[in-house]
Amino acid sequence: MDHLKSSDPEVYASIQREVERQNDGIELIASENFVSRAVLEAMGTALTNKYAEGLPGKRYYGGCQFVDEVEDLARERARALFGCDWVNVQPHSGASANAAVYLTVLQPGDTFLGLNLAHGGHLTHGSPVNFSGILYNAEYYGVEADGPLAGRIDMERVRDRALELKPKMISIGASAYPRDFDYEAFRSIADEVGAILWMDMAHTAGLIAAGELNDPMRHAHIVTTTTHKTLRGPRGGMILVGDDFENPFGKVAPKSGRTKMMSELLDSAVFPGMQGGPLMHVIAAKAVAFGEALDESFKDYSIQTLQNASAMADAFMAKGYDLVSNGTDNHLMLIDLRNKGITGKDAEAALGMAEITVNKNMVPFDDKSPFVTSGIRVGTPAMTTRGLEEEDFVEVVELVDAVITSPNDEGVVAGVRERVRELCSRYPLYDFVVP
Ligand code: DSN
Repeated sequence: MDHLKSSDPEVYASIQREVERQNDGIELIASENFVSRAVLEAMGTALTNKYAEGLPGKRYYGGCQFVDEVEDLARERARALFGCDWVNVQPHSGASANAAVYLTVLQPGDTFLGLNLAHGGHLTHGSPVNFSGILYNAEYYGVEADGPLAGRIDMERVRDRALELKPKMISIGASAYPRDFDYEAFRSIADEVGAILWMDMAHTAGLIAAGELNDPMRHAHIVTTTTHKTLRGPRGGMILVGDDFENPFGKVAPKSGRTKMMSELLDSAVFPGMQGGPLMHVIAAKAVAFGEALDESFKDYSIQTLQNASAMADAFMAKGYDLVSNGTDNHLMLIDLRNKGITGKDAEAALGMAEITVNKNMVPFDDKSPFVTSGIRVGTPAMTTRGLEEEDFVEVVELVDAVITSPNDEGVVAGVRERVRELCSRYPLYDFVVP
């Protein structure tokens, strides 16, 4: 980064401080990961200069022959990774991908059914402050408060809600749900009420690609994802179409009168519906990340991510922590801190002082606001990329517990910070910080 260092030392210094923060701290934010040098290099290229509105072979600009190659590679690899026939790799983010789904499936005011944000759902699944809740009639299903399914989705209740509301679309997917989904049951409910089934697999895409969680591609009509979480690519989004869904609405192409395919509708919803020019440097980085995920080593990584999460959940529970649903099936856990006498906000701040990064998170049936919260969410994807295994995560739980037990004891926090640094030095991350 010699050019940046001499031409803009201020931005350079901030970037270096952030790289140092990533190198020296324990990253437990469940939606974050560390990309490879190859992914970073692909993003930092002259492909950022290129306008390429349209699709490979059908662009609105000249000079697209090489970015076409890159986008074709990204599409081929994504199709191979998820075993699907069609994909659009252009959404700038998961939220953009999701917006294209709404634009394709619903008219403003239409009813859809999604997982309540306060129970682990996502902002773009109908939150009243998001376009999805502002433009459409969002209704929710949630998790159980108690009983054998406490903290989990009861599919009978989802069916009852769907029969009562007759939604035009049912969404699955979450940002803080520690259990896997029963896609078959969701599809059967969607078929019963004539709804489109959409899965947002942003959190678990990498684990699904590796074959370690249930596969939504065989049941959902539309699947969206981000590319940066468990999938370990650059920040971005993507839309995929499942096995059997090409012609849902009978919308026709204006000139030919031919019924449009679902894939055509989604392509037009991304561009020109939602976006202008795609970010070709990011699409190149997506292609690189998908190539990495097709390698056998990615399966090993995904298995280790799950084993680490399971070990971490057991270690927390052994120390008396209350985990929503009593554990995890995936890469994350949601910890209800009410029995520990600390809010999510204070826990996040105290852990931050010890260079352990988590995010405060509401727990189902929370009595505190989203700015305070009763819980924290933690996950294993990022630190598993650094090479940590089960026993290391048990050590991480000890460090987290020491801080949460004595958040105001500067000596304890300083001692943990030292152990965090030592642990991180055993598992180096990026070696390109130039002081
Ligand atoms: N904001 C992301 C998360 O942290 O889960 C979801 O998009």
